[in-house]
Amino acid sequence: MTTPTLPARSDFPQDFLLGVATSAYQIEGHAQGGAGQTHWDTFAATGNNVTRAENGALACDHLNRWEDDLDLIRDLGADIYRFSLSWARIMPEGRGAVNKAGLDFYDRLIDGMLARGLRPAATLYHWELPSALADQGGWVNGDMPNWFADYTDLVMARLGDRLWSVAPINEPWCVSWLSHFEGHHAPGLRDIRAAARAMHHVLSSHGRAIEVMRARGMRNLGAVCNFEAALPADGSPASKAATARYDAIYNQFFLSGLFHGRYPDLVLEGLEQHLPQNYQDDFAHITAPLDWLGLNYYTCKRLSAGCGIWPNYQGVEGPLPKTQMGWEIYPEGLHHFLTHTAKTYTGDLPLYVTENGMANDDTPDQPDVARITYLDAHMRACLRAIEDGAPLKGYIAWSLMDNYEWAFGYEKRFGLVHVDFDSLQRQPKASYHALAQGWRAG
Ligand code: IFM
Repeated sequence: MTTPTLPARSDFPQDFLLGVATSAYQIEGHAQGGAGQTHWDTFAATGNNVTRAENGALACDHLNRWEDDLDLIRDLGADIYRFSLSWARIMPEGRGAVNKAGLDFYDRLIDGMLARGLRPAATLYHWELPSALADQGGWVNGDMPNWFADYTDLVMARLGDRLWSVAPINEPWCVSWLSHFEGHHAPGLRDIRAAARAMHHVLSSHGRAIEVMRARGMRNLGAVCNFEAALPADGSPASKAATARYDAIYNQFFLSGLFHGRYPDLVLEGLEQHLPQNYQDDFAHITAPLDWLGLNYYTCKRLSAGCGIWPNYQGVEGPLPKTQMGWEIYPEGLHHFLTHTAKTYTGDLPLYVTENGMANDDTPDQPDVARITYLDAHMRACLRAIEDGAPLKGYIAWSLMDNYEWAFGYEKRFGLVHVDFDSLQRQPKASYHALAQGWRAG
């Protein structure tokens, strides 16, 4: 495999921003610093949910090594550091008492970013729900938007003055559908009613958080959704119909709620009976105006008809080269979502790629050429989307360093920096150096 030369900063428009992303539970070491227990701790402690039952108790020990990690981001030549705050670190029970050490940690972390010339791009929720809220049904509970609004207000009173951007919730599809219908993520439910309610409450919580932050005069507020190119496994009408349903649930439901104030008919046909009564009333805050939209993109999915019960689809293995996750590499999908989203939902609203990257079975002594090739193809898809008129303003790679990949534990490596999970030593990979060459210049 020959190593491509990655697009450089100078290949993008002048004001284009580059960055890397992580999330709290995946890197911090959640058993430290007074954080409360989360539903990921108990999900991981339940057999067969997570590879080797691994959890985020120590992870990359970023809580104690954050200064070195920020140095790595600065030396990469990044403009943005997209990170997340753990609700359970800040409010161990989700409501009420505050863990001062938690807020102090984020305070120092944000000052550390600013001192290094990095723009802090915060996410308020990247999946570590406090167990005390999970006990009350978590995202299925209609009080979640109020609890989330209170948490948002508390955080912003302390930190809001120094954040470059904020998105309330990372990847609503994962928080709701993947976790409450497919059962792959905490809380591991497989229940259509729970999924419908979680999908709606996630959006309602997003909207309430935006309102809270606007009331504080905050700017540069957005949303981050994930997308997967939905492709029929074959030319049959049944596969095409299955693909349309998958696409509506995954790629259209959340954007339609946020930007059109309604849910797609193809989703309502299965979920409307399970949504909360008068759910339409909540569109008044769900559609609160945003300053940008973030798109997380990794792969495509091939679909055919499934078990016959709505939504009646199943994934089928595809022919393209795959990452360590078994995900097909399909950069055309990123071009599609950037151009299609602008045309259908967001118009001139600035778009950011807020996550993109690949898991690879890296060892510290082998250059990760596969990752460089993946990043190259996807950054070139971004350049084509810009040429085709998409208002794309930045690209953020996932992830700064190898970390806790949820149900896959520490086995899947997404990092630009290798982490030895015994010594916790960091070692930049070839992809880090390849990006730095183009990002640091001019
Ligand atoms: O690691 C995750 C991240 O937490 C959310 N987006 C997808 C990544 C890779 O699976």
